Amino acid sequence: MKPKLLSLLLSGALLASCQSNTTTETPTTPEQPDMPGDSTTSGAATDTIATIGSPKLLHTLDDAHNTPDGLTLAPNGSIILSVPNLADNSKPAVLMEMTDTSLKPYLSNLPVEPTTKKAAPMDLAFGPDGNLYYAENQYENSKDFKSRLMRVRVTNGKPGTVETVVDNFALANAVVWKGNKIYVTDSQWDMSDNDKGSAVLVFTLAELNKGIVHLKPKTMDPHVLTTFTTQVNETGVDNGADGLDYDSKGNFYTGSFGDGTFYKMTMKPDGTLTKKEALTLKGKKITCVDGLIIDRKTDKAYLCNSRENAIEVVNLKNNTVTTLAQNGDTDGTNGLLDQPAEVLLKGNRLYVSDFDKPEKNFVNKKSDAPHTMSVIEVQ
Ligand SMILES: [Ca+2]
Ligand SMILES: [Ca+2]
Ligand SMILES: [Ca+2]
Repeated sequence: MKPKLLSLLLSGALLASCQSNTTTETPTTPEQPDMPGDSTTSGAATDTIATIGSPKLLHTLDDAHNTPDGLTLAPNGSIILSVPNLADNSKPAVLMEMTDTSLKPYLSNLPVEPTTKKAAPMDLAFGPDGNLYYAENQYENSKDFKSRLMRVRVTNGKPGTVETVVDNFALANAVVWKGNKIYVTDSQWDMSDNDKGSAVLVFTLAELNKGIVHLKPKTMDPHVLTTFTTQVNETGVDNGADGLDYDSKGNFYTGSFGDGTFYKMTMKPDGTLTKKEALTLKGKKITCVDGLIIDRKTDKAYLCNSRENAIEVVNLKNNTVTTLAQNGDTDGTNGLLDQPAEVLLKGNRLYVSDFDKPEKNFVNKKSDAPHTMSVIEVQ
């Protein structure tokens, strides 16, 4: 079957499932399926966007868990999911424990930031000490550098006390442990002369064990590994460095949420930076990078193109881009992508959080139930 015909059939099926008053004549726009980011129409977006791949529904969450985000593999093989509830933060943020067949609370009553009165867990990762670390996005609540890096003390697999280990981030977002160092993106690390700034910061475990690290906002704080500047486009979003991971050679990659630039940070064996570069990718132009994970067996990066409801794959050996999955505006029914924000690869399964909290000119038009986790089989 020709891909175009398949996409038309699928989009027709989508329309049929989304509308109660379906007609026999399905409206189509057949000649422009490849550039969903250029589509500024609302409502009828579904039929202008190629449907690629076949994400499946993994879990449906209730309204008390309306914005799933960070994912990390736990030592026992389950997955810890952060639910910051940014779409409706009248519901408290929580951490959940997920398997292919179950989804249950892991940790509730997360400590709120004293001034915003909210907890806002984003990406998370277990450290070499066995404790769980999560980044906070307080930026939605306050632009005044209120975000933190938090540590959940874990004993015999059970979460206990939660404590602040670093404060004064603007928008702490992704976290990755490599050896005894934790790398953190701050998507809004502005400088006094640059309000479009973002950064990757790095901390050693030994340092985090000495007491709370207080960052110095709007400076080249000694923990800043490198900085970035967002080229603000028609979305109006100036969030920069977002997802973060490293390849088989220990080089780090991040991408800009606001403009889609994909960055490589070449590292020396001691973990210091040799070079930062914006990669020139071949194939589709990526317009937005949210969460990402690198399969270090293949050196392929799986990244969430939040703006275009797509999961892109960057082959880091030749910098080519392919699209693993993509669909038009949807409420997430049946596991269709509903603004994917974070991915986790476990075996051949790619787990996807559907964040579903759109910005201007995103394919996703509205936060809506069902709140969903998707899964995609990866060859
Ligand atoms: Ca900014
Ligand atoms: Ca939804
Ligand atoms: Ca939606």
